[in-house]
Amino acid sequence: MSQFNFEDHSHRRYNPLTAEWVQVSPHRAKRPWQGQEEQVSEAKRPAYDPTCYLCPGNTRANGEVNPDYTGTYSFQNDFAAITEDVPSGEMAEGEFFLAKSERGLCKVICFSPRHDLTIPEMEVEGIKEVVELWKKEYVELGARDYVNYVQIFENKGQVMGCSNPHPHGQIWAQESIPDEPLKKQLQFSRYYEKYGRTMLIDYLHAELEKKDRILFENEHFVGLIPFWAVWPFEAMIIPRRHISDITALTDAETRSLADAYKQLTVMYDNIFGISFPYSAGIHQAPTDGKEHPEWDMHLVFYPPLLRSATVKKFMVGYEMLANPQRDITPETSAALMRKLPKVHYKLQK
Ligand code: H2U
Repeated sequence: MSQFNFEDHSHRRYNPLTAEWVQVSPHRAKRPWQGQEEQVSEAKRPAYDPTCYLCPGNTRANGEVNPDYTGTYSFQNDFAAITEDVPSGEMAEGEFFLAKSERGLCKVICFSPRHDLTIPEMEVEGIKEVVELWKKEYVELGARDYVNYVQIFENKGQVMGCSNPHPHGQIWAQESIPDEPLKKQLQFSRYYEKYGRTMLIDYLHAELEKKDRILFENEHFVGLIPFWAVWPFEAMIIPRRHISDITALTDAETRSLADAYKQLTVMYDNIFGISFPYSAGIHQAPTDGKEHPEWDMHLVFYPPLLRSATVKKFMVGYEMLANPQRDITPETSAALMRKLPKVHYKLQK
């Protein structure tokens, strides 16, 4: 039998941020481009759509009219999943019936008045305005005494259940710290207690030394595919210095984050020459009034596509029953993405 190596043989990788494992099966993906490479024709959208509920001046489902905004715009979600007017209540019957009321609020944030743009097609200055809005919302929502966590995220593309192509994201602010950030908080705290340093910055330094999974770097941020990535093109954007939450970003760092967001999403769109779907968001310190020196804010991107514009990875079977699994290694995905043109495919001659 040949000697074990990570490029050829089945193995498991550990995610120290969540204490979970991923099964990697690289022998099944020696040639990731074997599958179809069908192009999807994308309808050109107008800059303004009179039927879009996010365009400036249009009426939303609840009858409210959007202002004639020229930059970013946020409003309370008309169909909020978590609301503020919930009476407090609890069920605690032995080991089996635990439930608790949850208060919070949900907002929608429009990235641009232009219906036809997406983040990778926006100017860095415009994306910087989006980051500024994230900061403002994080501060305002987090300041409510009952709000302990503010989840900022973006769902892009129909395949992710996004209801409208107008560039937008969402924010859910709530009483509890939800599971994903809570898992990280636990792991970050353990690491911080043990080493007196933050886990993510140490991890970033280790990745910068290895270089295999780095996608791009700018002055203040690094884009990479994590060692333990589950989705074929999963990625993270990590700050070079310890920053617990986005309010600590300097003006130059805010611009750099906007630049990194653009660089990564241009790469994404260029993989298959389509507007690349994903769910993405920020994980950062809770707003529970406590100090969080263990937290390093970062962005995570979970795109579902596998090997073409239409062939997506399914999280089914073994993944539902046992562990997430991937074929193409994170190193192969990173190498492939690094080779892509830096210019968005729509602007390539
Ligand atoms: P998604 O595209 O990720 O579904 O986000 C759009 C949100 O916009 C969605 O949560 C809200 C939906 O509830 N919405 C409004 O708040 N007002 C409307 O008029 C339509 C949709």
